Amino acid sequence: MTIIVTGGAGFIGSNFVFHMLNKYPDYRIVCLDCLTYAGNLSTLAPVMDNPNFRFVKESITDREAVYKLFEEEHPDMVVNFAAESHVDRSIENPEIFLDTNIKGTAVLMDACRKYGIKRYHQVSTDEVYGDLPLDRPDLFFTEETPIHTSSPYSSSKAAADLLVLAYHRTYGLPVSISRCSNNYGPYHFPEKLIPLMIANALNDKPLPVYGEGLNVRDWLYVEDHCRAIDLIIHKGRVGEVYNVGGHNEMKNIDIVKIICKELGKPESLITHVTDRKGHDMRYAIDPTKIHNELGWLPETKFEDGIKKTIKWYLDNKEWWETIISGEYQNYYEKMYANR
Ligand code: NAD
Ligand code: TDX
Repeated sequence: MTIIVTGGAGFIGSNFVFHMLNKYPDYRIVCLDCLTYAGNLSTLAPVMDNPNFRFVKESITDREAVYKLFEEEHPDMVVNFAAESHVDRSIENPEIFLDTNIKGTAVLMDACRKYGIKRYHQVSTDEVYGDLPLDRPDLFFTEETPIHTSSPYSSSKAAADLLVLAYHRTYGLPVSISRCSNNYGPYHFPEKLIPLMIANALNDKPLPVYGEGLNVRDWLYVEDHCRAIDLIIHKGRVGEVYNVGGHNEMKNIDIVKIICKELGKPESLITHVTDRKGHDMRYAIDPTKIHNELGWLPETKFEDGIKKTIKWYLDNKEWWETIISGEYQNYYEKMYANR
């Protein structure tokens, strides 16, 4: 079995590469990643010498490079994690999101059509459903919830999902889609809420909470997401969408307070800053379908996952300090200076 994993130098993709190489010692895993600001080759250092692993630095939008890789590797499956993934960046500059997230997906699927594939899996997000009101805790996203996006990021992911379903119907491409809630865990890029707050708190810097911090996200430990994708590509039905989430809804402000408590830092570091434009209020996944069909359940409780994650950031300071001392500083200053 040869699997092309795109975006494998990023947060979830790298965790998935480790998961697959550990669990399936006879699989060949080929990581295709062009190493944007969010891709980090040092993350993959532990597997670089594994004879079952290959890293290829190319973009999923480069048709020639993608076709060449298919000719070399004859993949059985493609799992597409590669994307521009940060909502705030999409608000500043949507264009690259359209290119990578939509065109890149089409190029990968064209290669699958041309060379043949057992499964093309699209890693999507709960953000394609838009948001839910805070005063309706009885409402959840199911696979039937209409697509109703808020940001350029989520719109680009929704467009990609629609293309994936269209390639299935029109060309019979054997596809599947997972729509997961917010992930957290090791190798999470420090622009995102949890690692940003950990890094800032450790440096005694302000903790910038957007608005009141009452927005709700449904947090899932990254390894649980990787197990869900593993199940879907092996046992999930072709042409289907599976929601992935662990019923772990939390307000942003509460997450930041937990991080302060775990690190022994004062809550006075918390600074309320201008809200995100178009900020989604609440995400909440109904994971009944993946549970009933594939037996998936989350294994890591948030109390344990956040402790493990904080410990990982304490033990791997070099990884994130290298990132935040580089180009990231310009981004941070631009994003947060006058907020
Ligand atoms: P990330 O930003 O950490 O990593 C993205 C990776 O894709 C990077 O390694 C980057 O170099 C690579 N990449 C970007 N453009 C590329 C291109 N044109 N060609 C090849 N590689 C390219 O993202 P993440 O948080 O790991 O998210 C991975 C996927 O999961 C994304 O598709 C995202 O939409 C989806 N997702 C993320 C979450 C979450 O909470 N992080 C939740 C649900 C779904
Ligand atoms: O500095 C911050 N302050 C703050 O209050 C940042 C970076 C975020 N926030 C808030 C915004 C959100 O309500 O925290 C919440 C989480 O923000 P992000 O970490 O940026 O994640 P989110 O916008 O929810 O999107 C994430 O989950 C779904 C991923 O980045 C997406 O790729 C995924 O699809």
